[in-house]
Amino acid sequence: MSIYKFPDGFKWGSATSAHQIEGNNHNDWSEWESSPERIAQLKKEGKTPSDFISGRACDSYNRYEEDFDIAKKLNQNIHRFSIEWSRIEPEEGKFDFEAIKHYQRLVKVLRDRGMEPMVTLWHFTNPIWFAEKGGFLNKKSPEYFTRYAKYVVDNLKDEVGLWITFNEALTVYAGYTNLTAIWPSRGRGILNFLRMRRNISKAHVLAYREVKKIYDVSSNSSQSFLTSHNVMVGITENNVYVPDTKNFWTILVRRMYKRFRNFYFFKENTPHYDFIGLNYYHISRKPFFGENKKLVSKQEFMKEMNWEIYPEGIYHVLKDLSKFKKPIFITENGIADGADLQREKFIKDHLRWIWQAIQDGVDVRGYLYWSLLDNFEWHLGFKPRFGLVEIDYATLERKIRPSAYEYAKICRENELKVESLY
Ligand code: IFM
Repeated sequence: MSIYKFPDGFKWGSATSAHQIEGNNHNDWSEWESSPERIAQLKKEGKTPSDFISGRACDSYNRYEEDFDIAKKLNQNIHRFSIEWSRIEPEEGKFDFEAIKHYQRLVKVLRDRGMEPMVTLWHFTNPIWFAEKGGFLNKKSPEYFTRYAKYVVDNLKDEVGLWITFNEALTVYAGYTNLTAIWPSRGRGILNFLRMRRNISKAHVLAYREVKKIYDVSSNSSQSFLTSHNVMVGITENNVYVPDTKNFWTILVRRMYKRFRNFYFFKENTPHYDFIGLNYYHISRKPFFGENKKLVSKQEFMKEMNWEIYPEGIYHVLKDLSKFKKPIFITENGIADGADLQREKFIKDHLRWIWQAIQDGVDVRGYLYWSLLDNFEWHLGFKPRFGLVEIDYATLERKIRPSAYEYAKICRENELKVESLY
């Protein structure tokens, strides 16, 4: 038996996002998913359109207490969720106080159950009015986003100390909306892709400064334990592992790709984030990196997503990111596995490598499994099942999967125990 002990105070939890679980959102994605063009496309591909419309999703907007009871039962002490901008600011400049009250209640329910809230301000969806202005292609988008961010933080500042501005915006989102345009797009092409990345980076920096100011002011006037010094504002990016090769040209391409994809934001904006949120899922074995057959043997596949699983990759990605000298939270790592045959091993294998990275000096503060619940997986609909908890979409019944209990033991003990696999 091998025991891998995690540092004291290490955070254990899971993550979700608003549009994927709440249900009945009205935003640019909900418009797109039920548009005649999208429905026609799905029918042409022989798919059932309702499987690709988020609809009531997991109905977590109403059932969040039940969901957080489950997370507590699974010994989690942190939970990441996102706020739906279109609920907070359904019309330009008009903020819905009822909507913010909902999220205040949600944060309280988490705190009452001993879980620290980690709040994402933006996770792929936009209010209709914002999308109609071009979304993040609009050069005023940093101001629009920051106005919304300030409103949210102002109203939750006493209870939330971990903020994420954007989720995977510069990689997955900018790519899917501008390059492949398989997501709701406001303009295709490389120039739009670059413009969007620039605007989102600016939006982050502006919001970062404003959020910190809110805590500077409030720490002089309120009793809250949260101040601009202990509140952390970060950004979450998706990094893939690109394996080593021995060929000069592929090493060069690989370096450029990593710089452009994995490091772009972190390098440019070092003073403007307090932590890095890392979402890691798989290895990327594109032909232009060289086939790498000899260097990295083929691993298992995550069939529901067609991703190649490579747990050791998280170690290398963490080591790479550690050069930015900021604390790192694993804000997502998980497997779509409805049958629950691979999940326990997936989690344990990745934790083993995260532990190794910590031993080798990387400042990792927590691990949040994606996802607490099965949910709406964007253009892939409801089929991929990432949840620790299975959702029956007909009855909305929640059922904890066996692997979730295995993860719960790790969360409780703050250590991973494995029969000598390694
Ligand atoms: O479901 C998504 C999530 O919204 C962002 N990160 C990757 C997950 C799995 O694809």
